[in-house]
Amino acid sequence: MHIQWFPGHMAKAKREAIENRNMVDIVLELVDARIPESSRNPLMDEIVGNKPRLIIMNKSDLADRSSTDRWLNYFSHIDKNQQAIAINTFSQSDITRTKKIIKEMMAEKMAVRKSKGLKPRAIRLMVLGIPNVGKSTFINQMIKKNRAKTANKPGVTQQQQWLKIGDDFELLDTPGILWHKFEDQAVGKKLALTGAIKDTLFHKDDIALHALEFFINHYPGRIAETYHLSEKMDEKTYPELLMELTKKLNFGEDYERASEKLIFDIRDGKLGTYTLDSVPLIHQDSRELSNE
Ligand SMILES: Nc1nc2c(ncn2[C@@H]2O[C@H](COP(=O)(O)OP(=O)(O)OP(=O)(O)O)[C@@H](O)[C@H]2O)c(=O)[nH]1
Ligand SMILES: [Mg+2]
Repeated sequence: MHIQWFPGHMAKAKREAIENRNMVDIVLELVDARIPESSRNPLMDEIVGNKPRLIIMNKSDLADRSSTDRWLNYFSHIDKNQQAIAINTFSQSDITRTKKIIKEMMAEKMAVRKSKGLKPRAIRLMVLGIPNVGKSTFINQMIKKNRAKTANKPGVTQQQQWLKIGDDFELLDTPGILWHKFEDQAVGKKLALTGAIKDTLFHKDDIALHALEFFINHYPGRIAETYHLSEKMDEKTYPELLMELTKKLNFGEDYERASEKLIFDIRDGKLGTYTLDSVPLIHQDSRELSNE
């Protein structure tokens, strides 16, 4: 099954984001810390242009901490004009840290205004990212008010909206944007597993099998521990494992129900923290070289 999701409201959101970029000081690109690469929209460079950009690795409470550190290093290495930070939107100290970085990024521009005798003004921020990455929640936390609608499903925000509280920041909430085609279907599967794709657009068992494979290869023991499955997992195929899980959950033959449970448990962090994307090796090497 081919996963794909680029409805009209996303194409419109992309156009509007390009129209708005001249109005904003900094683009905040929210990515999912569990899939720092797969959740980066390849259209983003076209949308953001030369605007200063802060990459915010959100939901870092659900991600593998050591991977997050490596990804932060990677992001700061690939482009000197962009900064990166990892946050859990619900942590007040992370929000404070984010505001501090944004103010630092704006310090020079604000100093120029001051030297010209202009009054300080609010910093204008456009928040962009894939669906369900936490854009609206992040904005609510920044302004300390529940003004933007949020929910744990993709496609909640359908129209852009400016939100402002206090004198410091004005934030533009935007609908989550994906792209026309996932060149690599593994990207589509990771987006589906983490909740960026509407649940009706993929087969749950497909994604569950992918998840089983990933966890067994990268975090051995977690599936067996969480669901009390037999230790001899390497001797079984992934479909056999899915059936074993279905039985263990007392779902009879209903492997689709078991698939759904596995997906939701993984999304909720019940199998622990995890990062599905690994840092590209070529960049690790060049970082080592540049550190010498
Ligand atoms: N664990 C965790 N959950 C988060 C975090 N930030 C947001 N969420 C949750 O992610 C879900 C989606 O949040 P939204 O703010 O609606 O996401 P959005 O990016 O605005 O989504 P669209 O409007 O559909 O594009 C909600 O259930 C939030 O509670 C975070 O840092 N950690
Ligand atoms: Mg939203």
